[in-house]
Amino acid sequence: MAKTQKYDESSIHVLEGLEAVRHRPGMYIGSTTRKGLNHLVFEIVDNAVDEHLAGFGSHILVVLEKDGSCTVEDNGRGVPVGIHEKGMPAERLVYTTLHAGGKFNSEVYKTSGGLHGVGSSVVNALSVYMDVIIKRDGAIHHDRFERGIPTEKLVDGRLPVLGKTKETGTRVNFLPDPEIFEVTRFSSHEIQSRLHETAYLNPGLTIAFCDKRRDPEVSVTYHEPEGIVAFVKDMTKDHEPVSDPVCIRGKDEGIEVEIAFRYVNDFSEEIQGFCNNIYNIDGGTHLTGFKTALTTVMNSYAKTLGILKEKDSNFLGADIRSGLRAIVSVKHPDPRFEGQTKTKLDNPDAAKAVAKVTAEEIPHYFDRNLEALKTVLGNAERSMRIRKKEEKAKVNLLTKSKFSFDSNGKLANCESRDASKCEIFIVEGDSAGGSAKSGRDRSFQAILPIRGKILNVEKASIDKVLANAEIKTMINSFGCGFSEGYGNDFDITKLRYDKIIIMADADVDGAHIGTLLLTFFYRFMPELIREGHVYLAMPPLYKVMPARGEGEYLYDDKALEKYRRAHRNQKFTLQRYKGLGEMDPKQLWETTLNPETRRLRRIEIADPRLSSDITETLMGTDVGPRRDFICEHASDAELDI
Ligand code: 2B7
Repeated sequence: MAKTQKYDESSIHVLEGLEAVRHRPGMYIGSTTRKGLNHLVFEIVDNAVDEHLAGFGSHILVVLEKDGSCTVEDNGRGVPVGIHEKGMPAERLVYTTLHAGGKFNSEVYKTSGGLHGVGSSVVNALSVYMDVIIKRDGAIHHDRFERGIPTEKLVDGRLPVLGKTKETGTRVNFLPDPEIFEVTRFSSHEIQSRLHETAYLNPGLTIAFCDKRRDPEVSVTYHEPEGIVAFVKDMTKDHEPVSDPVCIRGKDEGIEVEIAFRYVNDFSEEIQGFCNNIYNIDGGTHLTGFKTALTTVMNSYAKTLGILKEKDSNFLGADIRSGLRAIVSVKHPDPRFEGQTKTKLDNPDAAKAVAKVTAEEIPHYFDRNLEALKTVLGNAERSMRIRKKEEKAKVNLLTKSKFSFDSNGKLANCESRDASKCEIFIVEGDSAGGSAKSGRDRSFQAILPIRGKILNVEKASIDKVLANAEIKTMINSFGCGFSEGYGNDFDITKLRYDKIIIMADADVDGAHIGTLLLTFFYRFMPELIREGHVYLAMPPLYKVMPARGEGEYLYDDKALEKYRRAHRNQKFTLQRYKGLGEMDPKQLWETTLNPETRRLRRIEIADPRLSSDITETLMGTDVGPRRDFICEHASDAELDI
């Protein structure tokens, strides 16, 4: 939009802009699922963070209100309210135009990422209403929008003033539009985790969060003066550390680099990359730069110390990163991202800057901490030995059992070989497995009974995982191989079933088995979940039989309540299913197998870090939180009926 346009014309453009956002919300916020919904909060919070980065404001408050709206407040300068283009307060421009960002952002105004200042207008367009209160110039100013359109009356072209104040800041309250979003309940877990992350990355910031939808309400304050060092401490809190958290910093060609890392006593690695405070789910050049330089530095230490002889081949990067937990954060004046989803940093100079800082600074630490250095290299050595053993184990597994489709003879396969139509049910227990085999439609439904609890892959070494009969049978049945730390034999095009359906009892044990299976898929076949092939079967909890009329299956307590209300004066018998084993083949078909009547939940990974946390939490020893988590996330999943 040209700066010189008249008010009338520009307001038409405003409407067109907002229209475009409402027409194709996915283009602006990624999706209209819960993820997109939560994104609205992040967009607004990011503006408050930007104001902090510009040097103004130290506190941000985020409230999930009882009525489903969200309030965000900061104590920055307050969005400017002066008259901008003919009669339009600057604030209106910020909330109604898609390109307001550039006009307000001076050169030094760093952007924390996201939509570069257009976020507020996108959130506004997708909200039933948005109320804005700005404390600035001694007054409290008010504005209001409905589905993006201003509804507050201007007074002489200015925002109405509600009162006087000496404070400054911005407060926004918005209600996401149910016409746009598939779900309208914010996920406090995801929002809290992101706010905490923001606090780690901005040590001068205090972020208060309050969920008023809960009774009693939940309040948390995030303030992390230690910055990303505290982030790494938090990442390693449930592990046995083998080194102290280390923080290194530097700058190269205008790119600021800050890295915190620590080693723990296990073989996995976790490195999270951030650019301008935004998490890059798919990593990118900053991580590549770090990994490359770390590998070089550590191999040269290994040679110097004689841990590797001159003739030995170098450690692989993965060996050196075994046990590593790290945060790599860069501030880049002109970040570029790869691909559609914009989640992978693409600037080659970021790789160069991070590599330079890593190569220069890491020796400063290890030169003075030889014990830590030796432990880390010892870990790398152990990891190399295990890697070689695993490579062998894998070759054995793949060559020995590639052609034995079902190594245990337990799989009751279906007749069709058209993968797009086939389904496989993984059924807990032999008796339920038996009913499922008799009740299914064998033309396209396969049944794989598994006994008891499968191995917890979170804790087991890979050769143990691959030796496990249940797991071997699954890998063989699915037909698509698996991927793990050092290699990737996974090929989704070879998948034999469109739907992999976990069928377990609706009790704590069943939930546990479900989680163990999901952990296995998540670690070894994550694409299965990402591509939406994994489901949970939802068997009914009850069957009600009225004195007259037809019986009915009820799938949850809500349904039972509703039934009770609707049949208040009638007699009926209530049968509670304790387990799948109680159903005969016909009942199992009617309730859980028949695509026409059954209920399935598709499993989704929202943010790999969240799901990784979840699996770790679920696998802990504390049963209470484990069950809470399963329930919460079960209701997060999308219903596929
Ligand atoms: C590009 C737009 C989005 N903006 C400003 C100034 C301060 C400011 C904001 C904000 C979220 C919810 C409470 C600049 C920037 C607009 O221009 S946005 N504070 N806080 C915010 O949105 N919080 C600003 C220069 C001088 N004075 C104020």
